[in-house]
Amino acid sequence: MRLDIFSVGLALGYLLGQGMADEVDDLAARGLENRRAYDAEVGGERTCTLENAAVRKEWNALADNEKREYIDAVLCLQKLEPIWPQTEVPGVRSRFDDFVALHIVQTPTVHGTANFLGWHRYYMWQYEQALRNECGYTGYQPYWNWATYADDPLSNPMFDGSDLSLSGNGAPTDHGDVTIAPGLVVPSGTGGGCVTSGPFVNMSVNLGPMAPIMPNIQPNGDGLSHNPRCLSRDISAVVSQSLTKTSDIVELITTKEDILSFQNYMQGDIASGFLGVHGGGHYTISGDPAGDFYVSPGDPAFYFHHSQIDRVWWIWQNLDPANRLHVVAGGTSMFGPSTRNGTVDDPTDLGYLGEAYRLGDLLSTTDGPFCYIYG
Ligand SMILES: *[C@@H]1O[C@H](CO)[C@@H](O)[C@H](O)[C@H]1NC(C)=O
Ligand SMILES: *[C@@H]1O[C@H](CO)[C@@H](O)[C@H](O)[C@H]1NC(C)=O
Ligand SMILES: [Cu+2]
Repeated sequence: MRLDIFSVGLALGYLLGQGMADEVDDLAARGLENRRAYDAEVGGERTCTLENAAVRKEWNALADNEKREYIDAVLCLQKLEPIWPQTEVPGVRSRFDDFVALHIVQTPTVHGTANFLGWHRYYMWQYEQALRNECGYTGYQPYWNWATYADDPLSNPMFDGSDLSLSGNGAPTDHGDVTIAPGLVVPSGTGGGCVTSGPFVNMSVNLGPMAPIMPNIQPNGDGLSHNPRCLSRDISAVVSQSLTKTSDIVELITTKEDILSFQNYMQGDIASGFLGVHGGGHYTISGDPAGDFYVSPGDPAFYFHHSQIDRVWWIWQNLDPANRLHVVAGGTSMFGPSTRNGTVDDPTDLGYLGEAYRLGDLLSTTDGPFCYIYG
């Protein structure tokens, strides 16, 4: 593999920040090189380039003061007034909750669908914008490389419960096995109760549950009424060991050639008991609301998981931009066969949280509203 100076710089930055680069980082560097060649070939005037784009980093590559600033911005978002009227969503109490509400409402039309990746890219970007524009954060949304600590996710400093973590595991509770879907049960982890330390120890989860998987958590109607409770987690090494190792990510990126195979393998097939890296990250955290398909963004760790989902897609796109940068495939509803397939011309509507963009304008991280890459 040939490495240019930029990739070497990225890899070096990663090495310094994290101790080691993995095979996915190598694919990311190769993708960037491809992408640079592709952009040059396409030509034209670009305002956003690979050189001036913002760089989203792995959480553990951030300096302590950068972590502090990020955490403070999330706590700030949790204190700002919502823009979504309570006449429509009675449970919203903050700008943070606006994002949870949107995910609850739109879940059936943005998962297992043609817009799954593009919608989440746009949604995550609006969250990052809110942190920056409304809470003074000067960095970008960090990602969680699941693989680095897939053997033992609780050893990730991100979940060590310190002031510079995203809080840790939930308190040990005597709950049973966790039923993700009928016939898909994972053994109880060592937590399950409220998180006991770290920045989000006092956080109020206001919306949901809607589709809880923990035996000790009950659903609450449409999930939109006010139901304040603690943030709980049941971090699972069983899930990360089986689904989010480096080899799992590499297989996804290197063996799926078309967008439909890629996104299907990424999201797994619950009916056959395979969760893919997408379900893998969600159910590694588990608990309430992280394990709830609808309410999962109510755990601040959601945005780290979905940044990594977005990064894996970005890497896959960059490895063959000509064929992968402008394509979507799949239906328009998570339930049953779709009455129609999605297209690049479909509007991607975030309601109160952002203007509608054509799906086709949300497929490149350096076009449309976006200007970022992953480092
Ligand atoms: C949580 O609340 C307790 C009691 O009010 C307070 O002492 C503590 O500092 C708070 N912790 C955080 C991280 O906000
Ligand atoms: C959606 O696309 C798939 C694959 O191209 C095709 O088999 C299917 O018939 C399409 N569904 C509809 C409703 O058009
Ligand atoms: Cu989602």
